[in-house]
Amino acid sequence: MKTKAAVLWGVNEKWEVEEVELDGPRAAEVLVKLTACGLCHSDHHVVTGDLPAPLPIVGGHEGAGVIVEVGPGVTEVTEGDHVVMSFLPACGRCKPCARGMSNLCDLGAMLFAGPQLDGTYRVHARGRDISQLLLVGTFSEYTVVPMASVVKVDDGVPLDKAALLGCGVTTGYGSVVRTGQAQAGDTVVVMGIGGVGINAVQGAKIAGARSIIAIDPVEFKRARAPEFGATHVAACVDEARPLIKELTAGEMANVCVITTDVGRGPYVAQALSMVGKRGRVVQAAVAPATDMSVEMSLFDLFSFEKQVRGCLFGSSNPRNDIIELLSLYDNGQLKLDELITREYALDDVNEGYADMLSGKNLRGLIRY
Ligand code: CXF
Ligand code: ZN
Repeated sequence: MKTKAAVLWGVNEKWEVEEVELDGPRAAEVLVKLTACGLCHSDHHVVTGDLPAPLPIVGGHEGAGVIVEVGPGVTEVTEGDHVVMSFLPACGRCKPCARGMSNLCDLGAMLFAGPQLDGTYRVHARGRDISQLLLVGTFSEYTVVPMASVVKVDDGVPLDKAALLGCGVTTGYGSVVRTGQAQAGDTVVVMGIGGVGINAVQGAKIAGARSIIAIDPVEFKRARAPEFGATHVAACVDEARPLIKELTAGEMANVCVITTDVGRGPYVAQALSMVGKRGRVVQAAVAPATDMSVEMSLFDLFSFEKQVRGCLFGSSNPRNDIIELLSLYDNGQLKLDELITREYALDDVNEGYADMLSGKNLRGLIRY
């Protein structure tokens, strides 16, 4: 079939919205008609080359929609089912999945491989095979994805809002609650209030944190953060540090999550300087793949048992956590509607990213 998709043909080029050929679903795959997809910063990391994805590629990895066809051997879902994409597949059978670490599912080894799990491509254009970002490529009206990359949700779930659970919300919430293991009464610091950071703030609130300090140089982000649970805001780390000291009577924070636009080596030292004894620094921001430099005080690490933890998809188990987050939304404890600052048509995807880069959006959304 033909469908419209946004394709990146070269590093630092624009997304090209064009008609592509989409093959039907093969074994263990499903064809999904997307309702909406979120504009996550990681798609832009592919544009800059910080995330080394195989080009040409259909972008997008946050999305939700309705299954219109299933391939042979698909048992868990069927035509008409409403699904949220999980940017990481979760097969449920491999060792990491069985141990409750589905974000590290063995199928994720194919993450930046290019073709689908069987080694062939579903999308073609201009006489070339086209990759699908993180196996899902949601910048497309229709997409074919592995059964392992969808999570079935109730028919009543608003799919436009649920689309954000495919990455940003689940990553941000999980970065504090799962990776950072924040507890009631804790002090939590969030460095960078974008589509992930704002949900780290929500996670800290839901976890019962006493103080939640949101750091961002953009005034609009600082203005919005309290709505999602921030108790204090600061424009930079130097402004936040004395505030945290005062709020904790010198003990400093329990958790500091790094959710900046790009992960940079010096940020780790800054984050470590804001946590106290056995404090956890959570590295959730995507950093350039080739960057090997990290600044941190090893003295700080051993003398106060401070920890630095990596965070992929918020250490979440998407089949459990996406459903759990939807029930928090239902209960009024998790905000989704308020996250969507602006909506775009697929044709305007480049405008959406320009807005994200100039700090205008918490989350931009493409509605199909
Ligand atoms: C990223 C994490 C690294 C792989 C691509 C997606 N997370 C969220 O956007
Ligand atoms: Zn993302």
